[in-house]
Amino acid sequence: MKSIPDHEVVVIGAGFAGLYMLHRLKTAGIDAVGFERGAEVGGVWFWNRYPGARCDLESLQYSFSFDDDLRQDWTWTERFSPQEEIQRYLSHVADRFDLRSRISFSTAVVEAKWSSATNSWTVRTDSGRTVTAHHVIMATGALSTGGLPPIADIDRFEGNIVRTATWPAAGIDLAGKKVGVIGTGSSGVQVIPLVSEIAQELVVFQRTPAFCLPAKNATMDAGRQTYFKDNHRALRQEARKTRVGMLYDYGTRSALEVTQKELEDELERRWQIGGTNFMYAFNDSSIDERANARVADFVRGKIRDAVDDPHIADMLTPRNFPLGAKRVTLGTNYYETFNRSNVTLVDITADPIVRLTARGVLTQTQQHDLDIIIFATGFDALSGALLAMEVSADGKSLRDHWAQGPRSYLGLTIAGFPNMFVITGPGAPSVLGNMVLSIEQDVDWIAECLLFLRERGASRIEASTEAEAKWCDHVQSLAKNSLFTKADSWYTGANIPGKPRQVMPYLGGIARYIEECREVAEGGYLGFVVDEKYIELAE
Ligand code: NA7
Repeated sequence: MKSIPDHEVVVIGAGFAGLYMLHRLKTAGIDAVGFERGAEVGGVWFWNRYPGARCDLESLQYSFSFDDDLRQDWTWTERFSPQEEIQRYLSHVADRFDLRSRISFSTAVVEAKWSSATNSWTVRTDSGRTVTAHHVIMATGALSTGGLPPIADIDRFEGNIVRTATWPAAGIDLAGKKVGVIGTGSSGVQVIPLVSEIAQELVVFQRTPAFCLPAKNATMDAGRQTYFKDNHRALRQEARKTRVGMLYDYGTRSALEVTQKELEDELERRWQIGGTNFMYAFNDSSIDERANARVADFVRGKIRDAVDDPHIADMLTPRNFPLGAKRVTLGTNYYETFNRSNVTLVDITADPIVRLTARGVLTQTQQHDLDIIIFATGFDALSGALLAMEVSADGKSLRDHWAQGPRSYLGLTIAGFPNMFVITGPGAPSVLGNMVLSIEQDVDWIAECLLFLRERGASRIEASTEAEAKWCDHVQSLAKNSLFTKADSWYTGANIPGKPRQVMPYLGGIARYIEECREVAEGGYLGFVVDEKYIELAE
């Protein structure tokens, strides 16, 4: 028997994605409520408030474009905004568009169950509350789920343990303390220099050295901000036509065609400007291993220059994987930090951590006494947040459907899970580009889809098994010979023991992805079953 659900839509998560989704639905006159695990809006920016947390994309581009007045009124103060400013921005967005009243905060969704008998989702929260809705939209984030890594005897440690990803709001007093940091990815690279300035001693436990580019963060250039405000629509349109959704200075030459001097001059120029624009100096370094190696060698030279002790420089130098195959990090004085007399680097690949003890970290060769251990060990990326909930449809669980790795159609929908959408899910470009631009694209696509259903009087849409299979093949064929397969990274699930290995994001680039999504929608939702009717895929 079909009953009337409580709401048309439930949106799970209130970060960039959930907030814009709720706003878009509101303006479309679609009734929606939101659930958010955090006590405030912000998602990843609410939780990751460790010292040094900041965006590694330029804030003028890593921000919403959907509202002209918001764009004009909001002023960013730094080139790469700190967490606190992004959090304030999202809080402003929630207030400005009156979104808070629709969101239940401090409420985690633990289960979402679709029933074809009632044609609705039942969403259960950790407080035991349930609501029903026609549609569920997962705005649960790509880097939002994770815990402590499986290191033995973590609970034996008598000092303080803290994760960068759940840093306490009240902060932590590091002054005069012996502090250990485990992990040297983006978060570790940001937190380590700041901890070294406060702590009495800092011991960095490094499993894999990171490629770290200089952020060269600075106070916002007023002229550039004005330029972005004056031209924001055109600039965002232009960004949508790029591979990563960012306006970079995309080099058009091959790194293999230039002389060593030309290569170094161009890379040096970009190194001095700072930021990830460095990665786009040549048109083939992200696809050709030899081209990549030339650029990577330049960065290795920079590490040698920055670090006084050649042995430590050597330990900090990434080898064995291409530049960018693990996410490049942006830092401020990261390598220089290892010149400080209160900083020790421990290579835990050579000298693995055996376990924690009451007093600190025991590696195979040494006990390191510590007061505080900071875990900057990352996330169960892309699929983790969805699998952390019990998601099922007519008794079939998402965990089973994804047992061999995440499957989706367009990264937006999943076969067998009707009326469910994922914003920037696995199979979409997501983390490989400007997330805010991708979020706006996905949210707009989902909202248009819901309006299409409403216009048709249709109540159910579902990706077909055939369309999902074709999309997964497409995603994997793009990934197959890519440089991403040549590293153990969270892009491939390699950071989580037991997680199936596959390159999860779509590598065709944002411009092409937007086109693919547009064609599907304009064709009347090709590859979907709308109510009982299958819309043939285009050849
Ligand atoms: P990342 O980039 O996944 O980095 C995690 C780091 O922690 C990385 O150096 C890992 O080494 C290390 N790690 C993970 N597990 C362990 C264990 N068990 N023992 C020792 N070291 C470990 O996470 P971040 O939070 O830094 O950044 C994630 C994204 O958030 C970032 O890209 C931005 O987009 C924002 P590994 O390399 O796996 O050997």
